[in-house]
Amino acid sequence: MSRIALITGATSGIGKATAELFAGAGIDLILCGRRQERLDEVSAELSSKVNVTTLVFDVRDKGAVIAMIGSLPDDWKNIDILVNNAGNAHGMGSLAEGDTEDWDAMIDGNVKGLLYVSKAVIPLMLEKGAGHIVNISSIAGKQTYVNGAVYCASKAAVEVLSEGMRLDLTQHGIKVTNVAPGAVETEFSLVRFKGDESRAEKVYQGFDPLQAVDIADAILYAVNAPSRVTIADITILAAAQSAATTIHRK
Ligand code: NDP
Ligand code: 8X3
Repeated sequence: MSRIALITGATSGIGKATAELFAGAGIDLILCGRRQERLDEVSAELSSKVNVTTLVFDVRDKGAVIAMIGSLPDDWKNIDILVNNAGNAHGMGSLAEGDTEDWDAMIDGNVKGLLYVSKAVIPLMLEKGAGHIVNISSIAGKQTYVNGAVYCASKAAVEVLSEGMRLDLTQHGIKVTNVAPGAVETEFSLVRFKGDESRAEKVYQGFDPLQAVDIADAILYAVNAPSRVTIADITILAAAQSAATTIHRK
């Protein structure tokens, strides 16, 4: 019987690449995001391989998260894998200069959104006594960097929540994997810098950055590990990257 994965942030970057690799592995997909058109495109691309359904919601909207996941037909509620991937950085600057709306977007999306989605899915996994949650953290959750305090704090929270989930859920047959990527070339920097393409491009110049598929590969590896194995924590850096903001550029 094929497995079912719910992936948040499946419209772009790491989430979309994960959907593509999962489809190649025969895993049915519940694809989530705010951009319906993008979800429709990914769904059209993958539905020749596996069963695909889509849910449009903002992870910050607790009511919508609970209602949309609750509205899934019973067959789709049999979720085996949850990939908590939705998230972004918004802005970059000191705490004195920071925009509180950016802070809200990061804390509400990256931390509370992940919690709301988990709250909606964990009971479904508990009911069947099995499941696997993959939380997408960041090297920024392990190393704080200048002008990134709030984003780093949000990802440090993800690290702690992965540990807390593992403590809660292992006894119920639910695995938890924390994945901490370094610099991945996605729409991440375009979002962080509010559509400033030249600033976003500079983030990935002068070295060979990670690609979304590199992270998706690791996620697929974790969910395909034998039942006796939990891949607890994976950190993936670009080969030219030795720490969060130490990148050896040509
Ligand atoms: P992208 O900007 O390409 O993708 C972000 C995804 O998250 C989109 O699908 C977006 O969908 C979704 N998303 C963002 N905010 C919300 C929200 N409030 N509600 C619902 N969905 C939301 O970036 P990445 O693929 O790089 O980012 C994916 C994850 O990886 C994030 O958690 C990020 O922090 C993490 N990460 C990224 C790194 C990088 O260098 N790129 C490194 C380390 C971690 P939509 O806009 O359609 O809602
Ligand atoms: C995204 C990568 O280290 O630039 O989490 O913040 S980083």
